[in-house]
Amino acid sequence: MKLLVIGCGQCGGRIADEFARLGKVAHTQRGLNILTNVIAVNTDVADLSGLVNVKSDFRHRILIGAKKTGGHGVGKLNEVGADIANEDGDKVIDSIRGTDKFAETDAILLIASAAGGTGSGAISVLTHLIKERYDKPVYNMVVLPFQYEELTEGRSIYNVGTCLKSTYLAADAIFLVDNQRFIKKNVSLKNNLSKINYMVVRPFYNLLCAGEETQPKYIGSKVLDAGDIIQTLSGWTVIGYGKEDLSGFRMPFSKSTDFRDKDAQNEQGTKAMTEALGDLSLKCNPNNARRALYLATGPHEAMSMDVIKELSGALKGMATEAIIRSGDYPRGKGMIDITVILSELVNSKRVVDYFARTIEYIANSKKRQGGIDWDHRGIEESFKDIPSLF
Ligand SMILES: Nc1nc2c(ncn2[C@@H]2O[C@H](COP(=O)(O)OP(=O)(O)OP(=O)(O)O)[C@@H](O)[C@H]2O)c(=O)[nH]1
Ligand SMILES: [Mg+2]
Repeated sequence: MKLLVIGCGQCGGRIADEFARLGKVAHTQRGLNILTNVIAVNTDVADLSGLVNVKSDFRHRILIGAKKTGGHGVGKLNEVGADIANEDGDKVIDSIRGTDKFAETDAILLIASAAGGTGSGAISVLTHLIKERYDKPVYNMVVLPFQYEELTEGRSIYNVGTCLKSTYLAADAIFLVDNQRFIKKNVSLKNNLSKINYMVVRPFYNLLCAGEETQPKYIGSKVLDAGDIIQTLSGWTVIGYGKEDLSGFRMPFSKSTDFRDKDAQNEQGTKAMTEALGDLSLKCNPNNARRALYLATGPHEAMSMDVIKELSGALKGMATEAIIRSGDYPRGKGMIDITVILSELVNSKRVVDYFARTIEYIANSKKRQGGIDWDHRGIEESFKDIPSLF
């Protein structure tokens, strides 16, 4: 599958940068193209300058709202980010139009943090603009803030609430990523952020590569291609990744008739699946997913139909309400890894929580201004009161 990636704001730009790095790795190590273009959009010159892998010309690093912000960001006001994206959105469209192999693009992915200003405001506006012009699926990846950020800044909750509502209205699917899930103690935040970005993007590597392979030896018995992924992605979505070491096992598995080897092979696969489901980008209940997919990647010898059957069973056991798509990708050695996607989540405690707290935030601000009896309004009625950013 080939993506066109657009990072909005600092967080989005950096994750897009990580995608660009991964694209280079796919090209040099596997001879595959998994990206047709990577673009970063920001109101902040310094953030754009700090990127490494996104091409450095003005078509790939797009400064918007320079007149309004002087190139220094929007200071967490996401409605200003949204306005600027509306005014300068043409620059992004021009850049998309200039993409050499745009026709080969299977889908467009826009990325931003929800709690900031520029990316949080711009992502839904740009998604809307792009969807008006092109007939390709447009996905969003929205990064949720660390706990400490929520505790110290009421405004960040409002940004998250309005960003989530707007992306839900604009995009075909939204990958939710919770920064807090990735935090490891004793590592400085900056190091953590690049580590987090690496971990956020890594599950996409094999997922994007699998359908682009042309050499028979790397083509699985069940290929997971762009069509399967597009069919799976809808609404709120999470992604997870797990891997298990195969060194120490006798290879090739398939030639061994020892029942212990057969068992070990299935067990490593199921362990990787359990890890992937335990390591989702946002904690959620798999039973809430209406669609799911997984891709198992590992040495040819380890990819038997038995393993695939076992894995499908394991996922079906967790995501009982989901239509499941799957594939195997015979590539690499020494480990089996699993990427899993849960999509069309019908309920997410975290998202509902953000909406409730945003409504509270709006109610409190309005209360201070006097007027409506906010204490006696239901959640449905109040949901309408969360402003949309486009
Ligand atoms: N995972 C991850 N999160 C980040 C990164 N940089 C910032 N964040 C998170 O993003 C939020 C802040 O948003 P930014 O992306 O910095 O804001 P912006 O879109 O540049 O908007 P303004 O700076 O307000 O104009 C916070 O929740 C940060 O924790 C990053 O590189 N990776
Ligand atoms: Mg910024």
